[in-house]
Amino acid sequence: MIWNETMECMSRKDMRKIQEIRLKKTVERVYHNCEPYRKRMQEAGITPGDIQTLDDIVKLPFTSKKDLRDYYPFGLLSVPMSEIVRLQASSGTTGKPIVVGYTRKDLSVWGETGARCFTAYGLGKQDVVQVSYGYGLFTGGLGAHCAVETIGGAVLPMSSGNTEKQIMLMHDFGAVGLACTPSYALYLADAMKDSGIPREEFKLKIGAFGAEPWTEAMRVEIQEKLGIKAYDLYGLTEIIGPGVGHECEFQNGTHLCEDHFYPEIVDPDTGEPVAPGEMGELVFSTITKEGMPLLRFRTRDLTSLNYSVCECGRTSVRMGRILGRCDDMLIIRGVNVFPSQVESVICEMPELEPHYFIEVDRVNNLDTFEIRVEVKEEFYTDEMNRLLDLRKRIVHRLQSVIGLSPDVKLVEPRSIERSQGKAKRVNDKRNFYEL
Ligand code: DLL
Repeated sequence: MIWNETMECMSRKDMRKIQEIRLKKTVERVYHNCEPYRKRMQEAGITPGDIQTLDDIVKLPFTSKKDLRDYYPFGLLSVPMSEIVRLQASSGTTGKPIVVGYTRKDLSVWGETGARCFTAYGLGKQDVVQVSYGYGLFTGGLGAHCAVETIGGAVLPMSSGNTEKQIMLMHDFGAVGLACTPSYALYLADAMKDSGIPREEFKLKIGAFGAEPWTEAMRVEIQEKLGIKAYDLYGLTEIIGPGVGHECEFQNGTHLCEDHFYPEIVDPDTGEPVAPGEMGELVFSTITKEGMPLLRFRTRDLTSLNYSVCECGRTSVRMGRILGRCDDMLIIRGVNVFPSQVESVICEMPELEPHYFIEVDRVNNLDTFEIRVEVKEEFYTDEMNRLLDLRKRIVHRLQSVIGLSPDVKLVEPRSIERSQGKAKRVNDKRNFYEL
């Protein structure tokens, strides 16, 4: 099933025409309404008139997460606050989050692109869809929610956690679709088995999985364990949230909603466009957004693009699996975590040395997150209570900065291995990115 056949199956030539018109309009919009963009363009010696064709896009400066941080919270809005009807946020590299503002029209674009995703998965009006992405500042819950409402399905807004209840309602309400992170899907699969309810009593058929990297091997495991078809759902807060791209029934690449989000692939070191089909860093320009349009936003996600027509009939470009990131962002239980956030918390506590080690693993399909940190000589004590109190304070502080409570292990001074060169402070044992 195709939600918007005109847009999803349009000839490449017509798509480029539409993208060109929309890009030019967006460049005008940010130039006139957003001071930082105008300054950037002036520094680059260009005006909106210099962007006449899609190929001219390379003249535009890039935008990065750092820009969102520098202009925190509202400096990159292109409309007055009175036009904004929703704010969402995700982790930044420091304690401050990345903030995104949506106008009413932006929310309807989000609904439209989300509807394309959930329709492509085979879900429709008749289906109950359980949304088990977190609701709140994170775009997962509300994004998937709005997608299901747009296709007319019955949305079950579970949010994350409370696994027993998730299983009970999935069963009792006859959920056909499930939207959550792939790792939570595997966790739910085990919990369903433990619940003792026979698989035949569940109606579940389709999963919309994303927000974190996953592999083909994980897809096979989810499909086998849950007895469903597992589809990729891609997105990022800065661009809109979930709904930037989706797989179709052929599960052969993630179709991008490129009439709204224009993609490029560039060399992550030089920023130059790579040859067609080559791997590189994915860059998006939002070409219909009003609230906070972003031009040439560097996602740091590594992938490639395939412009051939898909067996499903869609002509929209397909993105390969995300093969890695070209920064050090970790995604733990669906939450974006930067080692720099952990470091900033450690450095602000006088009892701690700036020596730490982060270890991430996956046990029983759930991410584990351990931080070992050295306590200063003068604070290192045999008094259990004092150490326990210190540990509690660190966990509390980390929880408020990154939104996760890691397992913090306090270790003796000088017990963490020092490096001769570039410090290695992270060991991610989950190994997603098998090339
Ligand atoms: O994770 C939005 C989302 C919610 C997407 C629910 C899909 C489903 P952020 O928290 O800003 O937004 O994280 C964005 O997550 O740059 C990728 O590195 C990673 N990511 C998101 N979807 C996928 C996916 C949401 N399907 C960052 N496969 C992105 C691999 C993904 N990585």
